[in-house]
Amino acid sequence: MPAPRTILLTGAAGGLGTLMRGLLPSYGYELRLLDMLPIEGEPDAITADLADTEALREAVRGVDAIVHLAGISLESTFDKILKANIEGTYNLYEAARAEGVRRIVFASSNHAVGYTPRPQGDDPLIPLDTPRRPDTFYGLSKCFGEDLAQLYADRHGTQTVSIRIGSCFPAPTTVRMLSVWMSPADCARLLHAALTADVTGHTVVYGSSANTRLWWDLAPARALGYEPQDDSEVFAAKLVAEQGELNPDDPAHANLGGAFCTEPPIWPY
Ligand code: NAI
Ligand code: 15L
Repeated sequence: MPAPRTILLTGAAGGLGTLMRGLLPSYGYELRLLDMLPIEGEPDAITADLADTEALREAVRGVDAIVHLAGISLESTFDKILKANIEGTYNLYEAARAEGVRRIVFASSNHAVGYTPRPQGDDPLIPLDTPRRPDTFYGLSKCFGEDLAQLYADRHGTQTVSIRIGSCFPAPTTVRMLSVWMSPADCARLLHAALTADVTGHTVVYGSSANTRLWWDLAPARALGYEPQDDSEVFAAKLVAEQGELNPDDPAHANLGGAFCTEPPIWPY
C-alpha cells in the first residue's frame, strides 16, 4: 500500500510521543497531535481526553492512519486504567471505524506477557504465541487492546498492528533494559514499518532493538519490514558495573515484566 501521509499521534505530549514527534516527520509524515495535556510549542495540537468521543471523531477525521500511544503507561488503580486504557482505546478504535480510518498502530507492552519467565542461558527466545500473562492491571489493559484490535480487524476490516514495546527511552537505565530496550530511532523504524506494511487484519509483534541480550523473537516485526539498527550492548559495561548481572533468585529479575511482577509493582527498576 502507498505510505500513509497524515498520521494522528495520540499521547503526543508523553515521553514516547515527544520522541516520535521529532523522528516521524523525517519519514514524510504530517502529524496531527492529540493529548489530554497541552503541548508546549504546538498550538495546533488537539487537547482532548480519550473519554471525549466527539473530540475523537473530529480528531481522526481525514487522517490516513493512527499511532495510538495515549493512556496510562504504568500500573495504576483499576478504575483509572479502565477509563484511560480500556474505554479510551475502545473509543479511539470506534471513532476510527466510524470515520473510515483503516490503519491503527497500537502501543501494546511487554507487560501483556510480563509474568512469562525470562530466558536464561541457552533458553530459546520467547515466541509471539506465548500465552498472555499480564503482570498488572496495566498489562491487562494491553491484552484488552490487542483483543480489541483483533475484533476490529475481523469485524470491520481495520488493518492494525499491536507492538509489544519493551522499554523505549533515549538509553537503557537498568540491566533488564539491556534485553528489552528499543532505541527511539528503532521505534520510529518499527512504527514506519507498521504504518506501511501490507497488513491485512491484526498483527502482534514485539518491539525492541537488535539487542545482544534480547529475550523475544523479533521475526514478526522483521516480517513487517522492520530492520533494527541499534543494540543496547554499547551500554552494558557501565550498567553491569553499577548494578551487577540479573539475579535469577530475585523475583524482580525472574520474568519479562521485571519488577512490575513484584508486590507492589515497582518502577523505576
Ligand atoms: P507517557 O506516560 O509518557 O505518555 C502517555 C501520554 O498519554 C501522556 O502524555 C498522557 O497525558 C496521555 N494520556 C493519558 N491518558 C490519556 C487520556 N485519557 N486521554 C488523552 N491522553 C491521555 O508514556 P510513554 O512512555 O510515552 O508511552 C506511550 C505509550 O506506549 C503508552 O500507551 C505506553 O503504555 C506504551 N508503552 C511505552 C513503553 C515505553 O518504554 N515508553 C513501553 C511499552 C508500552
Ligand atoms: C511499559 O509498558 C511502560 O510504559 C514503560 O514506562 C516501561 O515501564 C516499560 O514498559 C518497561 O517494561 O520497561
